[in-house]
Amino acid sequence: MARKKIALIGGGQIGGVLAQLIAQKQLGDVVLFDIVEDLPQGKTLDIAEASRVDGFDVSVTGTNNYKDIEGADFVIITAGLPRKPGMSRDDLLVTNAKIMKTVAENVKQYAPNSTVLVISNPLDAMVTLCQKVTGFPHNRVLGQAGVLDSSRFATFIAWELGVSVKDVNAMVMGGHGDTMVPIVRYANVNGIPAMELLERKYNDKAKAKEVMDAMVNRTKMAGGEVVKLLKTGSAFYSPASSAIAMTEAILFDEKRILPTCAYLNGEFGIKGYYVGVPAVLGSNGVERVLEFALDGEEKAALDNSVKAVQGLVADMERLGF
Ligand code: A3D
Repeated sequence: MARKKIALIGGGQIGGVLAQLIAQKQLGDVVLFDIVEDLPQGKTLDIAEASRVDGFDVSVTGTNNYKDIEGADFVIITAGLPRKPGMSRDDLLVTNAKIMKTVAENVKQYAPNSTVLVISNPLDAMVTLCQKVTGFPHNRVLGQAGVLDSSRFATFIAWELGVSVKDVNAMVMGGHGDTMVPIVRYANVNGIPAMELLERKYNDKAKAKEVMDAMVNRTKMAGGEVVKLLKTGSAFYSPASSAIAMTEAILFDEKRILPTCAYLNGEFGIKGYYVGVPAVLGSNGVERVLEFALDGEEKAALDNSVKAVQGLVADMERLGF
């Protein structure tokens, strides 16, 4: 079987880590595209020169010419500006929508059969625009946000309970913004409800709730916490790892259930929008959205998050995108 061709559009912080991870895991041949001259060529040369040490044998090349992504099976888009301290993801809308439009036109032209994973912010709006411009079926255009937000939530729970993060399951739904919805009810440690373990730890229900609320808030603000520390950009190691988990699920037809920014057609009472929900990822991209019953509070929080996404999409349309 021929190796897969994976095009990375955007050779900045996330794009560079993606290229390295894909090479190390030998997921396919990498073409890293950026508009900045020499940057993708430099990064990929550096990565390729580690191939002997790391023991990988795939091609990793950089380019400023879209023609080089021709025939790509899988495309990951990180092109666009990241946040600076004090900025919200939504502040990036106009700049990144212009970039996404050009990127998506080229993906449509050169990689018409690809599955496209978007990471650029504001995420839900950028996925929406990417699908609109490419005209690809909704199952082949998806976004990464929930895998990262959920990993952040799980990490905080593991730290708090003093258990291995490998045994923590926690999911965040909704749009990738301050309104995201960590699902506390189903957060668990190897099946044991995280809330119950917290209540036992503190022997106090109110205190346990207070601690969980703090973790939920930290999860919602986790991107900003990193931005504030880095000062020059936003998180890039964890977003890249999260996108790789989704890429592997699709390339290897794993049918993994990952929180995905997916197009909804009535699921969870939402129609016609891209929002973060649990989905089955396999060789057909987003193969299925897994619906489950939300309680009143969760549904209200999800509806509130969807409203924020709808607002962003409406702003984008008003701006002519
Ligand atoms: P950065 O290191 O600035 O890389 C972005 C790259 O895009 C730069 O190398 C630019 O030269 C390039 N670029 C700009 N315009 C174009 C264009 N027209 N065509 C192709 N490339 C272009 O940012 P980053 O890698 O840290 O972040 C990339 C994006 O991901 C930003 O929008 C972030 O906000 C977003 N992000 C999303 C998440 C999610 O979980 C959704 C997490 C972290 C960052």
